[in-house]
Amino acid sequence: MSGPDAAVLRIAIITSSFNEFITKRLHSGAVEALCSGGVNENKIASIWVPGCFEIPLALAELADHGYDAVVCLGAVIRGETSHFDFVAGEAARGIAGISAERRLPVGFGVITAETTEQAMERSGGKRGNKGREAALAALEMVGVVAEIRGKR
Ligand code: INI
Repeated sequence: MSGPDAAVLRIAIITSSFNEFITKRLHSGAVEALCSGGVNENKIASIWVPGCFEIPLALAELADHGYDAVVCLGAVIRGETSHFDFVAGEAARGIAGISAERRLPVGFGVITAETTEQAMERSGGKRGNKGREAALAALEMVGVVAEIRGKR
């Protein structure tokens, strides 16, 4: 991260408990990435919500609490239900909208997968860990936003 010192940052991680066997892996990946990036572990707050649909509300609440960035994590697995499309779509739309409206750096680590196997691959398997990637993106955006604001 360029710009602000990572050790002073306050970061929140919102994680969906639905498909917890996957989301715990995303959460670990995010915490590890933040700590390797210089964030102090005791400045990371972890908030758990029931499902991805509930992430936007928690994010909107956190936007008022002085966090420098938030990492949003969840796993939506298609399975047999069309519920998938509503949950995944609303989570993505809600998160993107709040991030832009509140000018808050947010890492998007909500996996959408056809199968459990695909979700495993993306949460620390052969396709990496999307929690880690989302955390790194959030940290990078803290630097980008600071740079833009510094240039004003
Ligand atoms: N929530 C998820 O996080 N992932 C899913 O795959 C999922 N599916 O498939 O249903 C899911 N549903 C729960 C939803 O997010 C809400 O918690 C629920 O509808 C209560 O509001």
